Amino acid sequence: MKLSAVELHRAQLPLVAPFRTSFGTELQRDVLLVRVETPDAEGWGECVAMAAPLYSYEYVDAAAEVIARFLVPRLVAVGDGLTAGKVATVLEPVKGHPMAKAALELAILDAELRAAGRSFADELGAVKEAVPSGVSVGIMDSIPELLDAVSSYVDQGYVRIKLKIEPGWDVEPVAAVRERYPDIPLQVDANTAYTLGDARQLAKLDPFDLLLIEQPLPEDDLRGHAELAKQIRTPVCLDESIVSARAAADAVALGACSIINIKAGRVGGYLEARRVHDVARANGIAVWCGGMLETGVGRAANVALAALPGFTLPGDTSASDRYYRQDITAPFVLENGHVRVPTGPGLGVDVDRAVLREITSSVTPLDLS
Ligand code: SMG
Ligand code: MG
Repeated sequence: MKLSAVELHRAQLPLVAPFRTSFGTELQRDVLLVRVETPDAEGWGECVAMAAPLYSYEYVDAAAEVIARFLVPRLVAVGDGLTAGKVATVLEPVKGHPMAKAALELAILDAELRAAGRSFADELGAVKEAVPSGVSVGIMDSIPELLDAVSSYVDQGYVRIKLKIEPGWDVEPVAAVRERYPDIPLQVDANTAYTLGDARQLAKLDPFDLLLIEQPLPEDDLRGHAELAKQIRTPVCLDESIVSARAAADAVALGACSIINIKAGRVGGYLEARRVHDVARANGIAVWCGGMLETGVGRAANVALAALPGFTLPGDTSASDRYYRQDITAPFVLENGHVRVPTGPGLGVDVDRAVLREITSSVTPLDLS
């Protein structure tokens, strides 16, 4: 399969409400989409890097640059023999930039599967027709404001609530939500905001019967997480630390986590994400699908991934209207707390070019010569 065209689409998509985390307020998605053409089909991929390097070191401008300057030329050099399965190996000499690599691999996989008439879900090994939907709730200015947001999500049918926490916004919001909803599956995400010295504070979350605490400590502190896991009762889940299937195996061997959040962008693509799932499953570690505020393109892929058998916990795979008033694909909707896994060829969703055009800031065709 030869690449006949590659375009980078940049678009600005405002969130329906501000989403605050321990690392900042992200008012709108600075969307980067990769569109590829092959002789048989087109394909789309979404890059989940944020506008600024605050979740991880990647950011959108750098991703666009590395794709155009270093990644696409390597894929073009492969010529007719290119397949989605080869992308990660061909790009391996370029260090880092997993989100940029994942976007390209996804676009090529989408094109390949569309040409073959196969769905992304079937290709990955999905075993469910719909996946349970959790929702991630940002840090708020007050507890009443948080309770309003949570109750609106509960009323919509979300089956699991995740609260963003940081020092100064942890025990009190968790206690308030737990008091209002004694039985709802509840978890927290600290996005690396604590240190091992905070273990006693984090142990105060023990009475609230949380499903897990996600990434309390810095990304490179696996030993700290292993130590923390001995000092608190809430199961430790890793997000930022799990950058590959090998990192997952290391974390599990060290006892740094008992649950893993899988995000394809963070590990360099959906094929590596499946390997993380496989490693976890072989070790009896539960996984769930994380989210990066994706448009319908990335959401379609996430929902298919979340339908693999090892995804035994609800993911941050919310409905499109939790994020955007108008998505660039047909919206994913909540049905009984679940979103449906697309079944059509490739990602199974189509980009609405008219909607995309309205929010597009630039389209850059790459020179493939
Ligand atoms: O896509 O629903 C979503 C967001 C889920 O909380 C979420 N993601 O660390 O897990 C995480 C964050 C990272 C992105 S925040 C901009
Ligand atoms: Mg997280």
